[in-house]
Amino acid sequence: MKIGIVCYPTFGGSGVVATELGKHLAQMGHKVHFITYSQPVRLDILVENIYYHEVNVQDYPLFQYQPYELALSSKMVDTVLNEGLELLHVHYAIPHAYAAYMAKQILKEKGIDIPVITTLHGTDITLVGKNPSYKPAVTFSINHSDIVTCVSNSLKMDTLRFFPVRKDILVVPNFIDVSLYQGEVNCKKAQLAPEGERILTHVSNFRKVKRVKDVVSIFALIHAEIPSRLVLIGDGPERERAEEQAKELGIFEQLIFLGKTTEVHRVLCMSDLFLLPSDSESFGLAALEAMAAKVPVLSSNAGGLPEVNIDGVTGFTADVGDVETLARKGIALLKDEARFQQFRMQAFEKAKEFEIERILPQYLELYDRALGMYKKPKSRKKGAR
Ligand code: GMT
Repeated sequence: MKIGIVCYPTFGGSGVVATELGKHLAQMGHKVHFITYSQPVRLDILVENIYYHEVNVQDYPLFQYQPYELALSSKMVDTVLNEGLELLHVHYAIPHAYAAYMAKQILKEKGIDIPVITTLHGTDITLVGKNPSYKPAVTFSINHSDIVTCVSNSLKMDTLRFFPVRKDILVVPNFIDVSLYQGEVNCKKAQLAPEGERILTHVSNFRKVKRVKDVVSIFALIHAEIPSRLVLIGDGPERERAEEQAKELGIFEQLIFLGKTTEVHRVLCMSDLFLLPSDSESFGLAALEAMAAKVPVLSSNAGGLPEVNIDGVTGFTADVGDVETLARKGIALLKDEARFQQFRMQAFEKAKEFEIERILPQYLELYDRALGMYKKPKSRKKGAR
């Protein structure tokens, strides 16, 4: 198949999922064309069957806001025509599903019917999408996609609750290549913490929804009982506030900010606990990555998190903002080595349920279904009944 993937090229979960999906499809022999505004962070482009098409937005002084979706639609049209793409799979509704609808209509005028699959990822529904400034366009683009998927049951419920959607929404959970998190050769804890200290880790885009202040609070409570460090990966608007909070609590020295590193797997390999106390989280890919590295998770029970992090099995969940419960349970777990090791294995076993080999066939089946929607019926031979 010749597949066009549209995504955000950043560290965000939707971009990571789209990139990993494309890489695995390419390994299977499909031709995968990424269409986005810069090279996706986890994508090597000099690889067989991978192609990258950059969307260029003209910077024209008349525009206060540059019309990205126009440039994206045009790029999709050109790529479909030049490369003979058979389907478009867009990740994150805003503006990708909307731009794909436009591209589809333009191509129709040229006699080309191209199926569009839209995958909803979370904030495109729960945070940004339901804002009145976007809601009509998001509803329209969902209803006009040929196939719509979302990454958890929780996100499906949210979509149906917030939008008047006529389309059937299929749940295809996020996935992980578990092998990437195994057999790390350079896993020396001493690189991050003195001997005897535990390592707690948080990975995110440091937006408000991640409640980084709760991450610091949970860590402060655990650190008061157990010598430990907090490793923070990623960057975003809440980072400075987290630094201030840590200074106020007198634990700043225990924090290690690594920024937007691509070596998350190396840090996870040294980690004892992973913290994700988000306000809302459609799935929590970062938690799944931790579990694949055998790191138990302390998370909120918001959105799709309980579908990934099973309370009392792979880690612990608590109501949003309940930092005391998570800290208390985390401390107890770290103090009970046998139980801690059991949780590590249980986290790993749960992560294997989301192994890419299990999930990828679900997308392939949907691609087949989408292509079937536009297959022209074979013309009957003269005289045939
Ligand atoms: O806010 C983020 O975490 C980024 C965002 C994105 O779209 O890149 O993540 C969303 O999609 C991920 C991949 O499907 C999910 O694992 C995250 O839970 C989801 N984030 C939220 O719902 C807040």
